[in-house]
Amino acid sequence: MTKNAEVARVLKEIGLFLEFEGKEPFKVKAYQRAVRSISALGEDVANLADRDDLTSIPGVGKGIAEVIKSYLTTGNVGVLDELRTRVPIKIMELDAIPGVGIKTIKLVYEKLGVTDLESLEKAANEDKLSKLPGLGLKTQDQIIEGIQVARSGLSRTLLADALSIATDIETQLRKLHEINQLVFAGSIRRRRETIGDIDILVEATDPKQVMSTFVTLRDVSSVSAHGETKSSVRLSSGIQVDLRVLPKDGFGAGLQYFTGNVDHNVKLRAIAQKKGLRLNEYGLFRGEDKIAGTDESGIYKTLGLDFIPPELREDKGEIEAAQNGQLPHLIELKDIRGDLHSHTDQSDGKNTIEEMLDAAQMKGYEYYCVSDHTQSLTIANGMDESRLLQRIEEIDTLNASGRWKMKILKGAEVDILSEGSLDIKDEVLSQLDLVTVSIHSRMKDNKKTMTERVCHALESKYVHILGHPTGRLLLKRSEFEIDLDAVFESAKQNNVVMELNAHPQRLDLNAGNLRAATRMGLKIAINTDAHWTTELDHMQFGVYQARRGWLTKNDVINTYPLKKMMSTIKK
Ligand code: DGT
Ligand code: CA
Ligand code: CA
Ligand code: ZN
Repeated sequence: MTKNAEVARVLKEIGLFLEFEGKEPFKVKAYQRAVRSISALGEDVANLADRDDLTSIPGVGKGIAEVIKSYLTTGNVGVLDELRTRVPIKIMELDAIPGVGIKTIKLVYEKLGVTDLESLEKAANEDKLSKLPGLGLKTQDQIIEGIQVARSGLSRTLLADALSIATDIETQLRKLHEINQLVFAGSIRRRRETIGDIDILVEATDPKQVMSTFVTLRDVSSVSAHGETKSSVRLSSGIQVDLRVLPKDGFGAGLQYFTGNVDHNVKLRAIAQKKGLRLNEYGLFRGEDKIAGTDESGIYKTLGLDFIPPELREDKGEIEAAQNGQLPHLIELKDIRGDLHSHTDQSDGKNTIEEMLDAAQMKGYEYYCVSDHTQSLTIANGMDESRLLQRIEEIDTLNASGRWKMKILKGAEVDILSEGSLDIKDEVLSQLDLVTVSIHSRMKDNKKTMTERVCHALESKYVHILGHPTGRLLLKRSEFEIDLDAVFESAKQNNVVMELNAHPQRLDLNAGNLRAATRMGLKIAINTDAHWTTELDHMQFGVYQARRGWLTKNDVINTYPLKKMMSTIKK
């Protein structure tokens, strides 16, 4: 596992304390920038430290580099200890609450002595927040809701993070020659958006050896079970990992059982019973005879079902479809031919257009759309019309240069304004190949206003895609209030494609939304919205989510060859 997340956390905490003290705004900005850079770093920050190359990271100067080195070598940072002593509050815990920032933290600390989530909750429940200057009842309610979100966030982990942790454990365990098979089960295998705990299954010649290695892995902070077939540990990152050792002739049955989900398993067991069979984690039995269980596909087959991809195993109709030979042929990563939403340093992206194009070309894409923010998003340095026109010319030149084999599409991520109008004139929009519109402001509009705003934007003759349609940030911010049925209806009328944003923290639309959209005949675009070259890798998470939404290749426009894709979005 890379040290990036841990280091980013330490720097974030220092930045928050500095902001709280309000003395050195420049330093605060530098820390914030460093946190963003390191969270998105393509390699382990520890490697950069070894090479003495930390200052090549955007935002990292000599001072922050020293902090990082100190943390990596000693696990301690002097400045942070001092800050914690000077300001005795759990600043990370409070900052993790949606709707709570440093301003509020300072206020409740100074007026009410709030130092952590517990004391904040108590103050809110005693109606003390609403009486503070500038807060009010509405904010107090939002904070109460935010505390719930923060609590649930503490207990779950984004799929992308869990997968990288699980993969690191796999790498360490695979060094043992005793291991014959190792797979991830549970919600990771089903590619849920967030993960409760990591489930790993192993088949091995020496289970004892595997278990003792597992409970002593370098990131283990505590061991809650250490047995011959099952062990559970908690890692320093806070996530729990369950490891089970299964026998070879029951590996498929165990894999099926521990992949879940529970509802899927219950229904499967009932089907077995109806056939006079018995299904459990050890196998599929007729009387005392085991008739399936070595491999997972054998279990489904013997029960008269087509093989059900793990992403569908939620008891949402997949079992019936498998009985009737009607499972969808799910989209795969290799079907993707291009990315239709990406940023560069023209707005808030971190790489130049050339760097992004080089990285996209490495993916073997046939087309790639550059779609920076537009002018009303000032914090993202959005483009006004004249900059956008320059960009259009620039892309014409880049296409003509022949340096990239793929077609570079001229795009923009245009802001939807308060009434649903767009912040770029039609005569400029008409010169773009592909226009995505998104909500980035007034996210607290009520349902009716928000729905009307979005639907109105989709009516524009020049709009092709609705970007991140619900605006949620997993474990952080709930979706905005919006009537998605009405939005889908409007999209249908106006031939607008819905974006499935592949960023691991967004992944809107969710699986149910995706099924509803395609049932209405809408098309989907799976886009990374990359702000860094390494974020182009997020495409895989979009594809996982698409599979959970039962999408086939035909539902997704960026699996189409260029000509077909362009004619599909044509107005
Ligand atoms: P999570 O960890 O909350 O993200 O979700 P899962 O699905 O990984 O849940 P977990 O780790 O509690 O259990 C892993 C799988 O084991 C679960 O998906 C199905 C199976 N399983 C666990 N408990 C039961 C049970 O009581 N009955 C049945 N049929 N299966 C179970
Ligand atoms: Ca689990
Ligand atoms: Ca588990
Ligand atoms: Zn956006």
